[in-house]
Amino acid sequence: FIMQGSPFQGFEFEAYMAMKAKKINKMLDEAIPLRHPLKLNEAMRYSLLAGGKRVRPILCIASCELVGGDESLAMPIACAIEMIHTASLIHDDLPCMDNDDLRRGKPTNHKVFGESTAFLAGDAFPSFAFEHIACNTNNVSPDRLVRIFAELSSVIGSKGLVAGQFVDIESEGKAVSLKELEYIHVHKTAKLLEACVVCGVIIGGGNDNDIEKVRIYARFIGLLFQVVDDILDVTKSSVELGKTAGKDLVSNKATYPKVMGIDEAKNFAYHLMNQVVQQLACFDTAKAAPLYHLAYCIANRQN
Ligand code: GRG
Repeated sequence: FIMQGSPFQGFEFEAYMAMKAKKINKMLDEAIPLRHPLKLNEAMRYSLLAGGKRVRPILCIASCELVGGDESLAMPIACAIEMIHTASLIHDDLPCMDNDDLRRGKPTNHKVFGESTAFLAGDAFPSFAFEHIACNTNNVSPDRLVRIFAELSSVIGSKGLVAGQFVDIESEGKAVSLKELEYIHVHKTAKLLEACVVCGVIIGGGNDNDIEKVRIYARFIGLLFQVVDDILDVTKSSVELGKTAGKDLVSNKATYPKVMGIDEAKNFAYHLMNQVVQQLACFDTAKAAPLYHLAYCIANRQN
């Protein structure tokens, strides 16, 4: 995707990301002290502070700023969302799920603390996240807070993350249609991204039209994230293995290139990026720049 001629050109995106991530990391560090029971809190801190990109909390803060809200207003929600994301990663890595040994370049939670502790650390995060928002948000109308709680809770459970993970696991080894594939990605990835921007706009004081625009934006970047991931899996493994068949073709998981072919998958990614630009067109260009660049980064990443 070429940036030339884009109204969002010239924005110092890397500096913006680094500055926001630093503040988020500090707030996350302070949010979970090493209290009793020590091992449980150590396990929670281990995964929470393991150095993720912080895309979700930054999306939340950028959306709050998009509609004129201050960063500090969105910070508790941004941190809460990163806690929920972390919980889903801990559970996803467990032996009964993906059974992974490494996450964010470090041994997975259950490898370090044992399976039962990892389970419980993951269990503790979502409720802690809601408590964190409730106890750290001041001077916001109850109406807006209730909308945020409704939005966030609905994307976690059996209508969101859990549903996506369930269908993904059930579909392993089976032929998966494009519709089913989209269901999995929308629920596992896009819905939480959607909650980030919607909650950011609500806390920032945005109106229903703003909420609708960012909601659609997030659906597109969620799908974009997954399509690009799948394309990279094919191209990366082609280079690594020195042959045309990629990793996804030997694993039994559904991917976009497998379902629609690599060229069509690339066209789809291009179409999604165009849709993103359209959703941001009605906002102030300077304020929308971080959201544009986040999408651009997702579309252009190389690993
Ligand atoms: C306990 C809330 C909860 C849910 C349980 C296990 C499960 C249900 C859901 C799994 C969902 C899952 C693993 C989705 C994948 C999401 C995804 C795209 C992860 C990678 O995100 P990045 O690249 O990672 O932002 P970093 O490490 O940078 O944060």
